[in-house]
Amino acid sequence: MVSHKGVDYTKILKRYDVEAQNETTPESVAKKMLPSDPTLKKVAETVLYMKFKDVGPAVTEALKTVKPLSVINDGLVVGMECVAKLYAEHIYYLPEIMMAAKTMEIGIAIAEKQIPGGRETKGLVVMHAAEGDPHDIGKNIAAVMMRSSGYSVIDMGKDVAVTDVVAEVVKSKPMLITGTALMTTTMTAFPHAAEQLRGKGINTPFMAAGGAVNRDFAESFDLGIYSEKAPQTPPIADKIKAGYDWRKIREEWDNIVGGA
Ligand code: B12
Repeated sequence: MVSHKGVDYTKILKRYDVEAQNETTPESVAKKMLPSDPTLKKVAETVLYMKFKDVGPAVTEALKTVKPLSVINDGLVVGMECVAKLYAEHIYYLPEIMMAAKTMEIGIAIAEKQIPGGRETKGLVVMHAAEGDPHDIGKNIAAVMMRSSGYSVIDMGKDVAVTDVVAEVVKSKPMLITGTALMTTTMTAFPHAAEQLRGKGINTPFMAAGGAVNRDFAESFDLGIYSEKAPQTPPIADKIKAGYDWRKIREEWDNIVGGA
């Protein structure tokens, strides 16, 4: 007969990290990650707790004292970072993520309206999320930043077929193309698209971004350049406008994104 005498169960539980998992709650993550500014904290909380009816009033209130880009980056995005942490810890699951993402989208739409636009455009950018990839929140934030920095954006949306990206670039001749991939299964769409563009004699820089890609990958194919965070895109675009090609952007990348 098997004897359990002498087995220390607390050690077994520790080994499988059950205790650690149980300690993580939305409240504990909030305590560690939410901004200290009470107005921004309130905004971030609406995303963290998926309060899509409260996000409008919270963002509108914040916009009275905080700049729209800061409401997005230091409020809404921080709330989503908490959600991503809870998802990674198996505290939140897909339904929570979808509701949090929806809440964030409502907030971004309100804040975006307060960003001054309509000035003379610095250039045209074609943005998309990779074929097969439904993750578009980071792209949407980068698009807001590009518009607020004076660029025109054709936002092709998410899960955009490589052939459609190539056709749009041929048609609208942008100064920069951006692609977002959060899934390792979709990021190969970028070299595929870039190769087709090169075949047509197009040399427009192709920015690969999103959690699935890194600088090594982005620079592993012709035309490819990298951006790690949405705020890095406008300074890179400014250099392209100043005449830098994709090779020069790679050489100067550290200096260009320095503070961004
Ligand atoms: C929200 C989310 C979703 C939402 C997406 C909603 C939406 N409209 O985007 C929904 C629920 C739809 C979803 C679905 C799925 N998801 Co999901 N999802 C996430 C989650 C939790 C957060 C992503 C997010 O929006 N973060 C907030 C934004 C602000 O951050 P970000 O995108 O990283 O953007 C920053 C940078 O990357 C960068 N950036 C991003 N894009 C761009 C673009 C430009 C131009 C620039 C310059 C910068 C830039 O700037 C931003 C910050 O400044 C991540 C986990 C994670 N840790 O990332 C998983 C994650 C991306 N999902 C994952 C998976 C697997 C899935 C599913 C396949 C799950 C499933 N089993 O069904 C499905 C997809 C099914 C399908 N094929 O259709 C995996 C991907 C794993 C991998 N490496 O391949 C992740 C990493 C979770 C995990 N750890 O397993 N998901």
